[in-house]
Amino acid sequence: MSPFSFPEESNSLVKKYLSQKICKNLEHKKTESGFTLAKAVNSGLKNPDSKIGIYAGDAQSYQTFSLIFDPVISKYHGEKNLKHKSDINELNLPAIDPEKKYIQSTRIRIARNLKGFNFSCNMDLSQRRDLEKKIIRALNCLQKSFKGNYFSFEHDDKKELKQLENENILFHKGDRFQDAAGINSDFPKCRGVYHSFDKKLMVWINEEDHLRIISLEKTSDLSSVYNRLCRAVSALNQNLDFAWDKAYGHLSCCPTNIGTSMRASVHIQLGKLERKKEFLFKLIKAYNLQIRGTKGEKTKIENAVFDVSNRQRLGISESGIIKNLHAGLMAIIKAEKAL
Ligand code: ADP
Ligand code: CIR
Repeated sequence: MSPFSFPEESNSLVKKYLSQKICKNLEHKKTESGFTLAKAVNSGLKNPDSKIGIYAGDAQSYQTFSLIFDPVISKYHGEKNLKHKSDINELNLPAIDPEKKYIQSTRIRIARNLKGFNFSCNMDLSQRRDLEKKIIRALNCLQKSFKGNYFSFEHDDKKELKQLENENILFHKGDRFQDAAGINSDFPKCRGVYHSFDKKLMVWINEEDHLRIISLEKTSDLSSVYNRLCRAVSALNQNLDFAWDKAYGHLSCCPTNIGTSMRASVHIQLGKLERKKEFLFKLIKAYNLQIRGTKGEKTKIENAVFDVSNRQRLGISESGIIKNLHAGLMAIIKAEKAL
């Protein structure tokens, strides 16, 4: 008998692939930092609506528990494309919506975790404290248009933080999926956001990953947002060493975020396609894209504003993701115009 009983109604990937045989093989294993299978799958056990339901506690989890991570990764990212590809060089793509009739803003983020530190679902306060200090030191070395300020959720003025929240710069305490995984422990301690003075570059510290590096602008110009991100990552990489694996690429707490760890999204208003969702979903599927709610993952669509982004992060390069999103958006806008 498996020691885990997943909710009956759950359709998560972890439930699908965690057979009794695999469970028996893994249930007594531990990574060097003490991370176990029970900790990895807790979110999937507690949340019947989990899609994946498993988190990694450190880089080693991907090896120690590969019998369960591998099938989940392969199902999520695509069986044929399991090997990490990278091409994080600047692009110059044609404009898609220069009059801003549909696309309100573009946001591209990547996740990074520091080599030698446990991941966010497996960290105590002193580890988070060390990590925060180390990242702030690297951020303080940024130059020119990347120079900015760090706002600590723990220490800084609440009014200032409210203003950042209104500008979509802040992050919130993680949802119940992250909570069950242990990602929220000690929140808001050691959490904060850095932004460049022009507010086009942001770095979240100690959210789901050690760093989320974000380029955001009220534009439909994917190249300009992407090129900024490429330069920022390269600048931060000069002072920070990131957890990385040849096959899996950048390692992340959630297996959906490994590989490039990139999510490139636009907020796009589709008043007509909202009423013909089957057309929209067909295009989303054809271009391997994903829809999220207006206020982020697992939120609802407000005022016909969809968050359209890439679904796959492993087995496709960074510039491949942007080019594919560009093609998908051209098709979506064409369909919206035709209705
Ligand atoms: P992540 O992208 O970090 O995995 P979410 O899907 O929760 O996580 O998005 C984080 C935040 O970024 C949310 O507040 C969401 O509304 C905002 N956001 C996402 N895409 C865009 C965009 N293209 N323009 C403006 N804000 C965006
Ligand atoms: C889940 O398993 O549903 C959550 N842990 C979130 C997984 C990542 N998000 C996603 O696939 N959209």
